[in-house]
Amino acid sequence: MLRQLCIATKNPGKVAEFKEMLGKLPIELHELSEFGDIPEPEETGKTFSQNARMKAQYYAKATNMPCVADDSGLECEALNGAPGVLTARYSGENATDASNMEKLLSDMKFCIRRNCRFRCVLAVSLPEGKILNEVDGFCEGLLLHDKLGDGGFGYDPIFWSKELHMGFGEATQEEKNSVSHRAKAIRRLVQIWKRRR
Ligand code: ITT
Repeated sequence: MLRQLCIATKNPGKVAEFKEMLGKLPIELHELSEFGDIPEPEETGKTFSQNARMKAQYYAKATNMPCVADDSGLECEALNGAPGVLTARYSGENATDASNMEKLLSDMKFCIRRNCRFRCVLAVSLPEGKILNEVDGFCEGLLLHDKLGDGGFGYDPIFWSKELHMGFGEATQEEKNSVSHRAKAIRRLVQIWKRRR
């Protein structure tokens, strides 16, 4: 198992979930904030996998430390998988969680088919660019018509989890981590690490 790992994301919501799930392992965890102001790379990949690998390699080089990066998003069945890889920028250049949710609710306003899923791809890279692991995870849900609760981050307030039978915005961190796309991907990663130890 790696001795040191940097959680290579600028999203504080993701950082909190990683720390919660990796915190008990014998790995020294680091965050990007410890390494000064590293500019964000442009996410030009056409798939979650391409973006996750690119971010892991980019940040591992910049921090000179093994890095785990996450590319994730929401896929709506009725929108043929959109917003998908564009989830973070769905409402444009200066998108915020609020403007993204507003656009998605508006695009889905008259839509009865509300099936959607969160997807997450994690990639682990060494500083020289070697990808050690890639895993994915997803969780199925329904897109709500309005915000429900204000827990979590990103699109959580408009996602209703089929596994939890509640909105992610109402769930505790522990409840979300029992079923979420990121939690499933992290558990896969930990399983692989433990098998190879
Ligand atoms: P990094 O690239 O620095 O990791 P980011 O937020 O830009 O941060 P992405 O490019 O992977 O990350 O975009 C992910 C988008 O999907 C973003 O809009 C998130 O809010 C949303 N998202 C991902 N996981 C989520 C979750 O568990 N709950 C709610 N929204 C989530």
